[in-house]
Amino acid sequence: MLEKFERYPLTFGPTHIEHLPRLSEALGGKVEIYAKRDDCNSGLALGGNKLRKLEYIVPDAIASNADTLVSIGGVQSNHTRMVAATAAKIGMKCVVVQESWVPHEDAVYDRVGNIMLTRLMGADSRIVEEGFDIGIRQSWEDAMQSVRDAGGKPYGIPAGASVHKYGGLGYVGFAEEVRTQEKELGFAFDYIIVCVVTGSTQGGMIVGFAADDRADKVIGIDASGTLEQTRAQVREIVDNTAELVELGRKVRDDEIVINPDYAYPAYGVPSHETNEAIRLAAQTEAMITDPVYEGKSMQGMIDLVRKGFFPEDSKILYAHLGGAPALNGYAYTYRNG
Ligand code: 5PA
Repeated sequence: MLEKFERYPLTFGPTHIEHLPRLSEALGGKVEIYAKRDDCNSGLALGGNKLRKLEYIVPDAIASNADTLVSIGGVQSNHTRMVAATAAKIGMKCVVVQESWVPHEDAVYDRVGNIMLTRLMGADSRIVEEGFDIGIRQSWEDAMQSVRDAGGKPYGIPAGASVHKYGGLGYVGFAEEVRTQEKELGFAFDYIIVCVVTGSTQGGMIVGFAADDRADKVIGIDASGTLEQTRAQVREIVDNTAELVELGRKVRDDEIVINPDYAYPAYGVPSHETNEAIRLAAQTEAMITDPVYEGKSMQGMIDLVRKGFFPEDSKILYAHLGGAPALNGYAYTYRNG
């Protein structure tokens, strides 16, 4: 589906699919859980889902003759870390706006983890006092203007690289990769679990899996807490991406599955159940998930397994999208494990 698009390699290649027998057993042993390790996809600054998206965006950035990548996220954004990494790797400058998306207080929240790595890679990281919003932001427009005012040429990448015209392509590639790996494994996955916030990870997967009519088996676990906005953004990305890759049909609304039950109490704030899920994955499989994104999708998967949502013998693929550096910003929460 992606042959006609240029791709600038930022990742190692196809990501590993790992069986998680101890987690499966701890949840009753009636379903088999696997993880696709997009968290280990690259040598660039600890990797993660954004690099799959950025591989299809970088050729356009280079062709535009820009000299500065400009993007946006929260203080502990993984995405801005990945944009800073990409800029360093391709030899561009980088400006990232870091809004105060998370009502979380920790003495070192704005100095460790993602933001520290972002600064270390030379990005100009600008903290702005604005609340959570996945849409296009004035602060991002202002940052682009500031680059122009200084005589530079900015290339804008929106939050999570999601509403960029090529933002959905990377995760169409994920679906194609899974299909190839299923042939090698000798079975197909019944469900795919994925965290959703700005939408292009799940949106790309939906289009990719619509090609073999199983988009509705991609269960998005919302971590935004703003379901309507996230759903609308996924819809928009799905439509745009389906057209780009010439899927040949419109994706139906019932093929976009987003579960809102685990985003509480707020974006970026883990619940007691999120923390328990993070501990369980760490203690059974040494698989590290974070309190903002993957801990919530882990919580959702665990709860759905316990509730019997998945038929017996289902094979479930948990898409691990990265994000562990943010744990450092929550050091007090996990001080005793
Ligand atoms: C993020 C996003 P989407 O934004 O594509 O829906 O992906 C959600 C997601 N897991 C899932 C991890 C580890 C993520 O980092 N992160 C954002 C960021 O600024 O880091 C875009 C919000």
